[in-house]
Amino acid sequence: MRKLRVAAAQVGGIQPDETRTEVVGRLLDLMERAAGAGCRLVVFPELTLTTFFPRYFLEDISSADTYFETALPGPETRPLFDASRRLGIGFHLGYAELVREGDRNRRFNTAILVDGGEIIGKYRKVHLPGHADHLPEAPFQHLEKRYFEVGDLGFPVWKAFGGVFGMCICNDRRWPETYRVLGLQGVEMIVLGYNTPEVNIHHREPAHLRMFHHRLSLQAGAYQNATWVVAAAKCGVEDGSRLIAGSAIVSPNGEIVAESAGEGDELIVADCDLDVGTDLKRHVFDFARHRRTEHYGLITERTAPVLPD
Ligand code: CDT
Repeated sequence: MRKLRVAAAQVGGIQPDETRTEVVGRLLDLMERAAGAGCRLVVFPELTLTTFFPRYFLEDISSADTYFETALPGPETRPLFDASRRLGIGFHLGYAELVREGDRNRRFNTAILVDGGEIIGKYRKVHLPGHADHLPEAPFQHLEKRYFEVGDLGFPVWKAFGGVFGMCICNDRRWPETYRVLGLQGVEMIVLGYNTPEVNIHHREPAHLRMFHHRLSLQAGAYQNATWVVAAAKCGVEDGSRLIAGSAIVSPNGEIVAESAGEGDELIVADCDLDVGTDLKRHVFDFARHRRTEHYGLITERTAPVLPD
């Protein structure tokens, strides 16, 4: 038994006029509660530090740079790192990353894994949803393809917290490739954050299916790769737009063992035995014995379907 007590820290809506210091204050409160509950790790959402700004169209993308971090820790975010060290709790945090490379600015939708106040892992979102150009007819925008580059770090794993950890971000959770690439590195816990608008402007799905697809993705990914999945929402109403809640901790059997109840700041906690997936990995999902890579070539050769003649 390798027990790890983990929290998903759901964060309610962040309004455009909320300062970083105010947001960090809310996160510190959640982190302190998680540490008080004996958690070794707390998972915060995607783009935790600001409102979900890809809903706004700005002609010049550099006008959105106020939503980005050029350094972590920075002056306003340092208290999170100090608290991690002081309280002996690690954290996962999603944020908008601005990197200066030569004379070029690069922007990513990024998440970090922190332990002992130090960054031990970084992931940049690969599956960017939405669009790059203004859609004047849409009720709001989803401009991740405008503001961010596709992540360039792949899907690494890290030995941390007594197990093997991977990260992904929001839309990544809907793609089986995300989990399988992590599964092929022996992942035991995948941590992720999300901002999922209750309305998908490209594809109208009833509200109940929005939550069903969210859970289905987490549960299938967890089971088929025999891994824990810890997912934290930024949710509730932000500047008039609603984001779904449903933060969840899912076991390697695909069962939801903890789930949020409301749409505000909320902590959910579970005792996760990192050995729960070991038996599944030895039998049903013994990749070495059962995978048939000679039949999987299309997965990397082809991006979109090609229909038969
Ligand atoms: N943030 C993010 O990735 N959200 C997407 C919804 C996109 S709707 C155009 C998600 O998969 O939840």
